[in-house]
Amino acid sequence: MSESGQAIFDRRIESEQKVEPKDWMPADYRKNLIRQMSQHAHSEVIGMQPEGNWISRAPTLKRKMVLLAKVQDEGGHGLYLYSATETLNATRDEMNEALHSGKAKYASIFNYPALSWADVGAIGWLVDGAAIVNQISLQSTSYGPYSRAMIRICKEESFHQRQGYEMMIVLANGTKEQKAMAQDALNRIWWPSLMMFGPHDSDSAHSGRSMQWKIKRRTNDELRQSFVDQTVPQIEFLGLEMPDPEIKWNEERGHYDFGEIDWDEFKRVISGDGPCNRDRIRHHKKAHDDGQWVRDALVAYQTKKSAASAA
Ligand code: FAQ
Repeated sequence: MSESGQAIFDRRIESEQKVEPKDWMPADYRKNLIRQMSQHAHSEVIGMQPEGNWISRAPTLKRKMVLLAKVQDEGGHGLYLYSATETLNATRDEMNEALHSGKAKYASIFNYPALSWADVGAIGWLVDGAAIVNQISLQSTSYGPYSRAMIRICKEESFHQRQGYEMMIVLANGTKEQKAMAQDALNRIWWPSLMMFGPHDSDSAHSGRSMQWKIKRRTNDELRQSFVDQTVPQIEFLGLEMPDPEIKWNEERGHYDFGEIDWDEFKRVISGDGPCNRDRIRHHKKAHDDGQWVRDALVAYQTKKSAASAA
């Protein structure tokens, strides 16, 4: 008797082999992957908006070139991830519809405004920094196309993090006003960055199954702790004040302690009521509608080409 699809799938997961698009997989594994991967793709694309607003106001040509390239990279990450999700039989139209209707989420951090030029530095340093901590672990996720997209994305994300930190070094060592801008950006962006890792493990609806299926490789709280541990020495190096008075080295745990996230704020923001949720979706819908002629032209060209080759 031949082995069942389930048995082959279980063995693949157990032995760290990748699951590929044509392999049999449990319906819930596919559904959970579509949820996480499409939300990840939406985060990359919606995430272009806060920094994108600053491209025309970058203070020098060099900063403008770097920011332009960085924002374009994020759009590219969205495309790799949408393509990887399409291998699971989810269409771009379905994914966009879920984003526009509010059914699909995207990272809560992008519902906060980028108020000053220092925010652009802090986003690169903290938001890309938090994204990398998570994405490094996702390089070994069990679904092949997702894992391969992550390997490529991480390479680009590390450049993003470094350009942001370099901006913060310049500001923190600049005039009194520049240092104050850097501090203000750190204070505002710190907590939303910690929220990027999601609820505590005890409140995380999907972690159990996702860890079992090796879609996720480290839990929300483990990843958040790694981010805090790597970032606190960077704050010290900048000579900035800690954004949380409870940050303190814990000798016994071998980690930094830190304060509690405002979970009410987190819930409000992920359910559509953050400072910029409505603007972000309105902007995305407009860009999508404005691009309709390009999609129409592609279909018209394809139809014409098929008709010509059939004749
Ligand atoms: N924001 O059961 P869990 C980037 C939702 S990329 C919004 O713990 P899970 C690059 C969650 O979806 C950043 N929603 O969920 C860049 C679920 O709701 P659902 C994006 C959140 O999936 C930088 C519910 O709460 N990275 O930044 C958030 O096991 C700069 C229950 O939560 C990824 O997407 C949140 N923060 O763990 C771009 C990485 N947290 O779906 C531009 C891949 C939780 O049932 C500029 N994703 N929720 O309606 C993951 O690793 C996971 O999906 C987590 C959440 C860790 C985000």
